[in-house]
Amino acid sequence: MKNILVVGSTGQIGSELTMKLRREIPQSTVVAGYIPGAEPKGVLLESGPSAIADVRDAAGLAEIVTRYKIDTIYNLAALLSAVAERKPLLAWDIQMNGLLNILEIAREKGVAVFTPSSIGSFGPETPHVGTPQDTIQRPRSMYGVTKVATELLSDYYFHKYGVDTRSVRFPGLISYTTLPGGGTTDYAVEVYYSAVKGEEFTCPIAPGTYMDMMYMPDALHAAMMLMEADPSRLKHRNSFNIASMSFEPEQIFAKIREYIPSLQVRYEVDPVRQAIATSWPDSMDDSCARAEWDWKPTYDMDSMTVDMIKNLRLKLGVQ
Ligand code: AKB
Repeated sequence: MKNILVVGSTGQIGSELTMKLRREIPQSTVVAGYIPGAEPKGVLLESGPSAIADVRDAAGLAEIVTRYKIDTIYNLAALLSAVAERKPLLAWDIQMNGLLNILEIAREKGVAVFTPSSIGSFGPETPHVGTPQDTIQRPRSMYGVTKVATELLSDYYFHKYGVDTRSVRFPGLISYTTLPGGGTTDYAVEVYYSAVKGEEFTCPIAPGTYMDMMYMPDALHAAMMLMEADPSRLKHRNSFNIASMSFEPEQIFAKIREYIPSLQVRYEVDPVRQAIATSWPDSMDDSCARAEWDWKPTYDMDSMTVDMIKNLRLKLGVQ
């Protein structure tokens, strides 16, 4: 029996994670936490309880945790990297003050907490190829600053108070259900929409820019798997490198053209996103996650592309 709160349940990760938790842990109560203006709809609303869960409202969060006897929080509230550069104070408020509220409630009520980190937690001085688990992390974006601080604060609460905090460093996540909205890696989602709709795609990231990417089912599996992992095997907690594929724009366009040869692309590089992308790893080494909790991805670029195109055609009603 588990009682889970997903904070940010209507976002790119949350909308799919909430449904997967409800499906795969049927004896659980999974509360879809949301902020006003981003209410759950359709099956997300109908398949279980939902509640306003603004990370900046500590009293409101504590009330939900008490009401539903929550034992696990997936804390997915965050502004992505490009938006966080435009709104750094809001990013800090959500990602840091919000996290502190969650960790304090977790400390008082014995709740386990998953708060994702990201490839964004690395910076220009980080080794870019085969980025080690434990290495230099000096990001220059506000998103990256909050991600490193998230890792440190989550580890602090584990070591000082014994709060069961765990985390992975997500690569760019590719999915067909909910659009990401404001990340540096969003191009790798948006190009599929353009390809399926038969529209020219304008790419904000320069050719030759490698970044780690992952298909959403693998990312969801990683989050759930880590929260179920045997704690005695975990030498790390916040946060684990996880990886499945690394590519640059031309490679993903070539892969999509194997199935949709008419894809047209032009480049209009966005300096803000490009600077962030250039500072991030090309490919992470995820051997610690493999050794400590048996992490292993399922999808590669080809199987992801087949699945994305099939599902987007259904979703958008085009052939
Ligand atoms: C972003 O691009 O901001 C995110 C991330 C890699 O954390 N998708």
